[in-house]
Amino acid sequence: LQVLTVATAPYPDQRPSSSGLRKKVSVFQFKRSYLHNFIQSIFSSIDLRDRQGSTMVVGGDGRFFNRAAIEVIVQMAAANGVGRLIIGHHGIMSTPAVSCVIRKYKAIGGIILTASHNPGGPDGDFGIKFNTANGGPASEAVTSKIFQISRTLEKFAICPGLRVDLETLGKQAFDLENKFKPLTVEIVDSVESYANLLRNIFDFAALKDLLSGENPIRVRIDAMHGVLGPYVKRILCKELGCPAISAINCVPMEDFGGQHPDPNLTDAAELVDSMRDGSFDFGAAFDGDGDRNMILGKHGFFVTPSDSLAVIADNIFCIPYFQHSGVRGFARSMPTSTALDRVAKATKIEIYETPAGWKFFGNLMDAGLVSLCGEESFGTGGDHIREKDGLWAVLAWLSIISTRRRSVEDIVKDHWLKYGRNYFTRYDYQNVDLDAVCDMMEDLEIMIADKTFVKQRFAVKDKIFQVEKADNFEYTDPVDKCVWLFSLQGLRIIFSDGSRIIYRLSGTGNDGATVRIYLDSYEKELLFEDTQVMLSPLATIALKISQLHLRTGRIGPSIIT
Ligand code: VG1
Ligand code: CO
Repeated sequence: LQVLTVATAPYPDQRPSSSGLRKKVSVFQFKRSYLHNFIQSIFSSIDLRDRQGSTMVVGGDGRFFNRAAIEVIVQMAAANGVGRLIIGHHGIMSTPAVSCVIRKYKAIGGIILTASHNPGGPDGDFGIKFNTANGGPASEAVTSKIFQISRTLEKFAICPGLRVDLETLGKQAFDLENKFKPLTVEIVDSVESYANLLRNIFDFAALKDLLSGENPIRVRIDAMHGVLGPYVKRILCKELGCPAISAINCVPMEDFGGQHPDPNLTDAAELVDSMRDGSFDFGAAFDGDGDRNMILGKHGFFVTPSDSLAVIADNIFCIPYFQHSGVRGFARSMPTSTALDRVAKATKIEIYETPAGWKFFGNLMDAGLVSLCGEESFGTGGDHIREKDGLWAVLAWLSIISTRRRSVEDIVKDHWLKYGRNYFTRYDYQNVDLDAVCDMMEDLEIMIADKTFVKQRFAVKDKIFQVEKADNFEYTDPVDKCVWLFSLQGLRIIFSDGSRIIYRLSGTGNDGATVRIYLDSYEKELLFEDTQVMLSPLATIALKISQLHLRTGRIGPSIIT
């Protein structure tokens, strides 16, 4: 097969964000060589010596353009010296499965075709993530190298005649012009590799008993037409015995059935509705690429992701993996509520606070500092891989239920009784004017940096909040001592009672800018109140000092989670 070098012109906008490069499908599909440029930038970021003959993993969440992109990636990997490609059957692999497979085959990295929870289809979004040898998202250092290369790229290498068969499991070999060794492509059943991993983490016999033994609990799992459908069917239904009615929307679709594959109370309304009448004891939903999860109890009792993380931490020894490996430390992203901190304190386990995005956890896990981590954005995971893991979170919860023989709601309420409760909510303002919100962030930063801001009091009705600390969150990686400070990390206002307001710009949105306001407030006594009611004074302050509504012309958030 012929290897060609093709001339191209660079694009200025290929900077990977919190989680890869995300654009409208049409950008990848119709802008000349847009995909090729970015893929070449990824390959060029890897030292030639490491790349020659290396193993790489490729898979995607099955959204529109997944297959077309994989064909190009295979042709370019061949031309760039990669020796062996491991690809998911039909080109599909969940993000956690890619992480698992990279580690299993000792690959130097993997390319994941996904825009996660963003909508798909011809008018939706497409995205490309690059993970490195540890199985986790590339570090900031690597993604900025990729971006730098993309800005001056003049040519890419490709084997245009190479056609790979994604439907047949097993090995294929391709002879390339002027190359000593053929390229081997292996189409793998990633569901099996991933199921194997889970079998070594959880007690499948106990879970099987819980789900299909005597007196089983009834579960409802919504794959939202994302990548996890086949994993849910194989692992939960076939292996653990859940009835077919337990698994809904389990056929992956290119446009996710026209919905947002985003596990939250708004987008997973079908699941929430089906749980309301009490016919199911446990519910869960996942995002397009299967790394996010939402946990619900009977009647749709909602477990805030921050609480889910804290509950798993407090019950961590219900999971056999941690009984064997021990627990080294916990980590949460900065905007995630401080519920986890209370568990860490009580159990005397170290805790780390990182910027949003999973890549920062990887370093900590590689250094053996952290075993469990999570984010308020419906991400939870352990150090078995280097990505958040939706199905793992479900099995973690089922393990807790199986050990404690309590309902989801009781487990969460027990937790609040033991530790107090962090009321938490996030307001998202999507597709707002970028200039307006940049001005807002700048003004806020100036305001909170002023010496007089600390100790300032804000009163709403009978609630008084006094500022104790305010800053632009800065993170020093405890392993490599790198300092990460940029406005995307978030502006924090912390009050004397521990309540927090955080302002942050999203790195994964697509239309205009997205502002996120995170509200977190701790209560020792009032444990069973409504979250929005409890947080309304804090929300009033957050909106007042930022003047967000005035600046954006909005009257409320696009979505509240
Ligand atoms: C969001 C979340 C962040 C998460 C990231 C990727 O980023 O806030 O916590 O890690 O998405 O998730 P941002 O910059 O838009 O706030 V996923 O499921 O897209 O891989
Ligand atoms: Co995702």
